[in-house]
Amino acid sequence: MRAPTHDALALPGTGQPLGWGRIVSDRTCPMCAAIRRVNLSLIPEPGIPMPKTPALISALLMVAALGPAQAANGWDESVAGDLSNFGTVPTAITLGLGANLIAGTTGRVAGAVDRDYFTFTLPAGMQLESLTVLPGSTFLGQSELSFIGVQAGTQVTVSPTGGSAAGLLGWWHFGVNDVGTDILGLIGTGFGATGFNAPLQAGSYAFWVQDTGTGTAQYRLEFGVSAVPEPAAALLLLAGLAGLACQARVRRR
Ligand SMILES: [Ca+2]
Repeated sequence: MRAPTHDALALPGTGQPLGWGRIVSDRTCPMCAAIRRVNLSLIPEPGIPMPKTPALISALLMVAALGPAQAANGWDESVAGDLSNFGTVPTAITLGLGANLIAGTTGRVAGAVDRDYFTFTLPAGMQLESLTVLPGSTFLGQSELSFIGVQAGTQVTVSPTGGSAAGLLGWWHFGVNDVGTDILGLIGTGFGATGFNAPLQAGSYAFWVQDTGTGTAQYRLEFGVSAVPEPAAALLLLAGLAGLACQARVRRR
């Protein structure tokens, strides 16, 4: 992170000064692949007007979208406690934009299976883009596979011992070969479930994780949430950023 400095912003494509911004980070320009300093705020400067042009607005929105990811939400059982064992009363969690860690343990101890159920709601404009199995996950039994399922809504009403996936949106068995892999699309292909194509759109979802092997399995899952791009707005924003980045490049030469 670069120490905050100030730099002039120019109207993309024209060089017309717009104002002054506080520069807080380096980002990669998507147009020219160079590292560019970007501004996250504009500060009015005497003598330099700040017209509310579409270019300025789009540029600001774009750099804001490229800003630092929000603090992780999610759930870590080692910190927050055991997730619910009951699908009809899953633990409610919050996911934010970016990477959300959900970590816990499952398995069979003294004959009892520790199942983990949690639910979250993605507001309009957000989508679950990925679900990645992180290093540190361990698996039990001969198959060395754990189970993950998802049902639409705020509950898992499908029986964990019923032997049918009917009612689930999707499910998957994940194991050591999935570490480092995004399995969201695979979950959408689980046999007998409704099925879905990633990403999962805004709405409420209830997830269910379990390993019925004897012992304790650790799971570490990264839920990747992104903003749903609006085609017209995305083009406008990209144009704004490209203008900013290229003006900055020219200025430094
Ligand atoms: Ca647990």
